[in-house]
Amino acid sequence: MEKEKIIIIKSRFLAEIGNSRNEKELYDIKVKFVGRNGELTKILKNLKNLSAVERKEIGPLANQARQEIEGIYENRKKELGSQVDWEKEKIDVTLPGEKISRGSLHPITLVYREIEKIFSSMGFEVVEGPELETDWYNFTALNFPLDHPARDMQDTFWIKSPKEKMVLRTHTSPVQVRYMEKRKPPFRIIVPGRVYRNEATDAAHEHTLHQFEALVVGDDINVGHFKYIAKEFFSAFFGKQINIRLRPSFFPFTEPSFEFDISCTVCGGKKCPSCKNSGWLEIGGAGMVNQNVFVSAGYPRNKYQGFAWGFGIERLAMMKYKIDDIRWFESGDLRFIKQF
Ligand code: FA5
Repeated sequence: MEKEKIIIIKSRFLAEIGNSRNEKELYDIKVKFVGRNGELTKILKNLKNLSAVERKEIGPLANQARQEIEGIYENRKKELGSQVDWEKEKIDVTLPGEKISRGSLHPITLVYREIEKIFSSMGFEVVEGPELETDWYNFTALNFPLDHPARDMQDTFWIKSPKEKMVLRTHTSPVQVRYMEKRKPPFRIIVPGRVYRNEATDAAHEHTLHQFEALVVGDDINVGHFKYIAKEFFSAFFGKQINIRLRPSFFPFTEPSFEFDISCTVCGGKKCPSCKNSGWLEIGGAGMVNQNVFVSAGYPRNKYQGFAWGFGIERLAMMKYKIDDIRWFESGDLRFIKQF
């Protein structure tokens, strides 16, 4: 009698558990059979009322059935746990997708690329140099005598170093000598790069900025070549005819030296508020390479001639995109960056 009951309990348990859909249902079924008042528990509790012979037969059967039920319960629990709840996972394909916001290039990168494109089309090589520079390349090799007041023109950040005096380069000009040490003329290069100045910032001045150097050297390069290349470049960059004006100036590494201006990109030279009614916009410094610089690079004196120029990329970007304050560039402000 008890033996048949155990067999029936087992098969009913199996049938019910097979239909369970979640852990709550599963647990209730378990309690129904092996809980404190469960059907199998009752048989186990009743063992003491059976004869010794029956107890010997039914006892192990009931205990084995209990173990089997526990085992089946655990397996089913795992099974249900790994099942996907399709109600919860339902995807509404009619919902609009989430918009992925795309980044954009920084205006300095845009200007870099434009400069490199125009100069590459004129046969120039693009060259780079280190931002942490020796005193020699940044100043001495460029004909700044030691302790000469001309060094004050480019107030800078000095770095303590055990061997040589090191400096965060103040301009891209040191790459002139670095390049010439390795190459012989004729050549034409541009050097875009980041430079540093120890200065109080304002709408027109930054401590971290970008410059762009050009250097053309050969047997008979003259100021006329400079004016032609500058005119070609600025006309291509601004997409309109640009004129160049030179004014006398001083740099230790050029002789003669000049500041150069371009005709106002807004009024074309007719005078307007953008050019402070002068018709011209200041761009940067330039000149014919000083023979002392050629000598620093290991060239013989008076064998070659060349021109060099350098100007601030931020200033150029400000003109192109009509940006009113140089401090926007390094601000990391997304409202600014996202406009490009
Ligand atoms: C120089 O740095 C020279 N190396 C340029 C040069 C190269 C002359 C080759 C001759 C031959 P200067 O210190 O004037 O020169 O700087 C050149 C340009 O860098 C400036 O016209 C300006 O556009 C930019 N610039 C310099 N300092 C700052 C600053 N603190 N913030 C923003 N732009 C600056």
